Parts: sequence; structure tokens; C-alpha cells
Amino acid sequence: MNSFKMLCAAAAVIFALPAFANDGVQVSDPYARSMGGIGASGAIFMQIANPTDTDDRLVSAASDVADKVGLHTHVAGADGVMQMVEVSEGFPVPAQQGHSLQRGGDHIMLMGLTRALKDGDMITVTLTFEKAGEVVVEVPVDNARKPDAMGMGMGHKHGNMPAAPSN
Ligand SMILES: [Cu+2]
Repeated sequence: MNSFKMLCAAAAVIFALPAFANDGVQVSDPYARSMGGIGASGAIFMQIANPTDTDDRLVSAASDVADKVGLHTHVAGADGVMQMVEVSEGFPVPAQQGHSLQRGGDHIMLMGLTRALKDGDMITVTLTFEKAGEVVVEVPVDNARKPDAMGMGMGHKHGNMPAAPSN
């Protein structure tokens, strides 16, 4: 049994609920990873579903575990290496579809961690959607989680981010 399954067992009650939903969007399978201790960076991944007939958009995220929380994606730089960039317009969450935040793609970036994120810790993140408003999500830390099929391959510079951007 891998560590994610053990984590699931511990968090079974949470995962069993339709969980982090309001009248608009539904968030499932959230998890966070960090690349170091206090002052370092981390990232949050999840599946966002939009069962409504109205397009929505994730416009921001906030958490007290980091000095700054941003919406990031990966793009190929001139040298072909994937780099992270801030997505100021947010992530579209189309009607009757959704949006995946996953490794090597779109993600919520934690910059300047205010505490180390250890496996099994729960962190609270407040997502703000254009239509659905605020959705508070409890996110388990799972540093051992393997990437999903997509977003693998192609080296990228995630680990080379400046640990604590100045602002
Ligand atoms: Cu990032």
C-alpha cells in the first residue's frame, strides 16, 4: 500500500463527501506538495468540475501557509525547457466541463511558505471564482504523490524558482 492510499484512508471521510462544492463548482482530489521548508515554494493540484450551464473562471486563490499565492502554468521557453508563468486572467472553468490543475500544467503556486508542509498536514485554501464565489478547500499535503499521466516528461524549472519572491 503506498502512502497516498494510507493518506486516503485517513481522509476517507473527507473524500467521501461531495466535499468542496457550492451551487457552482465542485473541487475534488486536491493535494499539495512543497519543495522545501519555511520560505520555499509549494504547489496545489486538484480537479475542478463545473456542472452548471454557465462558464466560470478561477480568478484567485489565498492561503495563510504562504506569503503569496498565485495561479501559474507551465510554458515552453525559447530553449524548450518548461517554465512557470503567472496567469493573471485566471483559469477558465467551462460549463458542463471543468479544469484540471495538475503537474506540469496549471497549478496554484505557494510562494514563501510560512511553515513546512509535511505529509498528511491539511492546509486551507480559499478559491475565488468569478461566478461561484468563494470555495474553501481543505488540501492534504502529499509530497510522495506521483504525477498523473499528463504533465510528465520534459524537464522543467519548478525547482529553480526563487524561493521567496520579494513582495
Ligand atoms: Cu508555479
